[in-house]
Amino acid sequence: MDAATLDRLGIRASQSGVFAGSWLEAGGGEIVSLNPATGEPLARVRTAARTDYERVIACAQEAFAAWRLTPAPVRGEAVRRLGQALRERKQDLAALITLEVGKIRSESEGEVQEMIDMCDFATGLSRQLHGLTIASERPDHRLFEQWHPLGPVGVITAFNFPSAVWSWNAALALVCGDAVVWKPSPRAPLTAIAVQRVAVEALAACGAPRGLLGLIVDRDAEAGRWLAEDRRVPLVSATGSCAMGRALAPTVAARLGRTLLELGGNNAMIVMPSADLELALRAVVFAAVGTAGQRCTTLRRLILHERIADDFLARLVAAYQSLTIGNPWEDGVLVGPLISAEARERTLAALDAARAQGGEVLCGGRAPDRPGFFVEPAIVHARPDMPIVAQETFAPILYVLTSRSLDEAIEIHNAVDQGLSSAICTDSVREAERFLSAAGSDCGIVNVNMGTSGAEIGGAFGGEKDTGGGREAGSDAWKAYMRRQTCTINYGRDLPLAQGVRFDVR
Ligand code: UN1
Repeated sequence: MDAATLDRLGIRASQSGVFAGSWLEAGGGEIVSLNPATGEPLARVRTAARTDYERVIACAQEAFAAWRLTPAPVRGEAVRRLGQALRERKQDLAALITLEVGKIRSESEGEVQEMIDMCDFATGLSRQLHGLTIASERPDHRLFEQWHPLGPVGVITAFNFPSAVWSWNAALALVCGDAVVWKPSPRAPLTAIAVQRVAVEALAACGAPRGLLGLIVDRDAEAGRWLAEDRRVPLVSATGSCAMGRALAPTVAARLGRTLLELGGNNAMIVMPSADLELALRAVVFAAVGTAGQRCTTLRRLILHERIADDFLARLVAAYQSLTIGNPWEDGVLVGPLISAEARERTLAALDAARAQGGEVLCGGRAPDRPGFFVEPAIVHARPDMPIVAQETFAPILYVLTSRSLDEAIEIHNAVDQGLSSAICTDSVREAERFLSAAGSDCGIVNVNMGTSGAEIGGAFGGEKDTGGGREAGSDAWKAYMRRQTCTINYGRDLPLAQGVRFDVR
C-alpha cells in the first residue's frame, strides 16, 4: 500500500467529506482517519455542517425528481457501469479498506467483490421490479400492483463493512429510482469518499443527475439524527449497534417514516456429535476470528455437545494458537487490528468481566506490545447465564458453552436479545431440520455445516429481535426501497362495489 494508491483514488492529506452534486467546502469540523494497524493518521476529512446537509438533501430531491422517471432498465444500465468501474478499481479500493479499517487483503477484496455482485444483482433486478396481477372479484375489473420509486433514501453504514453495506442499499435504491444520501462511519470516511468518487464518475458517464448520490461525513451521529428527523427522507436504512438503532428508530417512527435496521448480533453455532468436526473447526475459526471478530455475523457463542466438547475445544485452542496476527496487508496474516484504541479497551474490559463472572480464558485475550490496536483472539469457557455472554462485544471473543441435547442447545441458542445469524454442524438430517424448523433457530440467517458469517448477496440479509428486523441485499429486499400501489381499473359500464355492497342512487 503506498501513496500512489491513495492518489489514484483521489485521496489527499485533507479533503471534503460532503458531496452534493460536487464536493462542498464542508463547514462542520474535521476528523482524522487513522490506520488501525499503526495508529498513525492517514488523512483529514472535513465534516458536514447543517447547511451542508441541507444542500445534500435539496440536491437529492432534485435528482430524484428526474431519476424516478428514467426507465428502470436504463437505471440498471447505470448500475451495471458502476459495477464495471468497481471491477476496474477493485485492487485500489481493497488496499484502502485494508489501510483504513484493518481487514486482511483477501477480506477487503471480498468486500469490493460484494459491491460488484450487488451491482450485477441490481442490474438484473432493474428488469424485474414486478408487481402482481390479482384476480378481481368484480366483472370487467383489473386489479394489480405496481411499484414506484420512494424518494431519497438515507443510508447509515458502520466501519466494519465500510463500502459493501452502502452497495447493498445504493445498488437497489438506484435501480428502484431513488436518490441515496450516505452517512458513512466516521471511522471509515476515506473508503466512503473513494467509493463515492468512483460511483459519481460512473453514473455521470451515463447521464445520471449529479446529485443522485449524496455523501455526508459527520463527526459522530449528528447527521444520523438529521436524517432520522427529516420528512424528506422516507426511508432510513441503518447498520450499527442495537443502541444506535434504539436511538434512531423512534425518531423516524415519530414522523411515521420507514426504517430498515441491521443491528447487533450475538450469533451462535451448535456442534453436535455427528458433525464432521474438522469442517466444524474450520467453520468456527473463520466465523469467530475473521475480520478480527468485527462482523455483525461474527460467531460469538459456540454451543458444544458435551460428548465432543473436550476434544473439540482442545483442537480449537490449538488452531487459535497457530493464528498469525499482524499487519493486515502482509501475506499469511489472518488477524488484523481492531478499529480503535477504544475497541481494544472494550475487548479487554469484556474479558475482565467474563473472568469476574466465572469464565475461564483458555487462550488469547492479550494486547500485543506493538503499535496499532491489536488484541489476540480469545476463547472463553463460559456459562450461558453469565451476563457478558448475552452482550455483543465487537471483538474476537468466543464464549464456549456446553449442552446435553439439541433441544437444550437450541434453548441456549435463542436465549439472547439479538437474532441475526446462526449455525449448526451436524450430519443428522433430523437435527439440521429441527434447527431450521419453527421450533429451531430464531434468527434471520440459519446455516448448516458452515459458520455464521460470510453470507452471499443473493439472499436477504438481516435478523430478528434486537437485530431490528430489516432485510438488505438480495431476494425481495428491494421492496423496502419502493412504494407499492394497488390499482383497480373498471373497464365495464357498471359500477359493481366490492363485497357486494349496494348503494343505488335513484
Ligand atoms: C456486517 O457485519 O455488517 O455475512 C455484514 C457476512 C457479510 C456481511 C456482514 N457478508 O458476514
